[in-house]
Amino acid sequence: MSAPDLKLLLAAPRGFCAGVDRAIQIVERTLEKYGAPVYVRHEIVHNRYVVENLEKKGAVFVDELSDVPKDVPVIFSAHGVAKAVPQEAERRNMFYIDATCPLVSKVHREAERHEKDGMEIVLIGHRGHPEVIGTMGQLEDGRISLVETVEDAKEFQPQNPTAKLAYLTQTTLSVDETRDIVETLRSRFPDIASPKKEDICYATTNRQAAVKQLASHCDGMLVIGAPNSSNSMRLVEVAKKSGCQNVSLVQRASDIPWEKLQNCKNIGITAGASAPETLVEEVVDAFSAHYTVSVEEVVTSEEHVTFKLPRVLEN
Ligand code: 10G
Ligand code: SF4
Repeated sequence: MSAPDLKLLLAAPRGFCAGVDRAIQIVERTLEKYGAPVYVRHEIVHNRYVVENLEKKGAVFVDELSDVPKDVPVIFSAHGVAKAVPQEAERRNMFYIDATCPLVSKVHREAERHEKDGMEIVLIGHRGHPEVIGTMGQLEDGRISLVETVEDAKEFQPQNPTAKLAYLTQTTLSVDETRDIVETLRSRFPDIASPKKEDICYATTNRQAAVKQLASHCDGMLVIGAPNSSNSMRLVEVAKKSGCQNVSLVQRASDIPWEKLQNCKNIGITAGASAPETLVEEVVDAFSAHYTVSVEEVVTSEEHVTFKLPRVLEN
């Protein structure tokens, strides 16, 4: 008996963004140039497969600078760090390389500029996420107010009622939810200043748009990514809100929920910005072992963004 037919619809764009690609290259080049071990503060990006591969090459992942021995290079993750982190590294004479995505650094500079202009800053984001800790840590404690939800936006009270307000956002938020939060803030504070160019980055925006396009045509959807990956979790939510009720986050093929997908004739697949294409291939191969699979890529936009490496790693 031949295997049942299954159509796999691959969202495009999906997977690695330019900031993730650059951050991984930074770790690899640092290992090549300075030799192992190279220390990395926090997971370079939120993906176990990426982290484990780099560990095999000699990277050591730690939570804090105090876990880094003397005289080895240390890299800061793509999510960005509070100002106190490079300051501590300098105080301890450490050799550090910053793999913060340039689009996160852009938000950091905006925070500084608003503070210089005497504005009060609202950050829209998720409490406890490393990017939010890094962005809030660009200024002194208490200078930036965090708003996570529409409810928070309804209740937010400026610290100084006469100061002009500005908002910033985490780069990996849901585009639609953020729009609702911003509208709520704007209805209460019509003069609130917005970023010159959206803080939610091109990669987040494009991956969500691709999922929206796909979701209502799919009996089931898989998002390849990690539970601590903000942008991947947002893809799961967007898929559900866009009309697919059978959506699962999988880290790799061994997580595929076979029972949940057994009645599906077509399955949409996407991958978060930190999930390598190898894992997409692994998932497609796993389906091919159970079904007669046809694969179609559904392209909603093309990406040509690349970022330069830090000067110290240029040849
Ligand atoms: O989506 P988050 O921020 O959790 O990170 P990630 O490592 O899963 O994906 C790459 C995105 C960043 C480095 C944050 S700008
Ligand atoms: Fe940069 Fe966006 Fe990728 Fe974050 S998700 S690393 S901001 S390109």
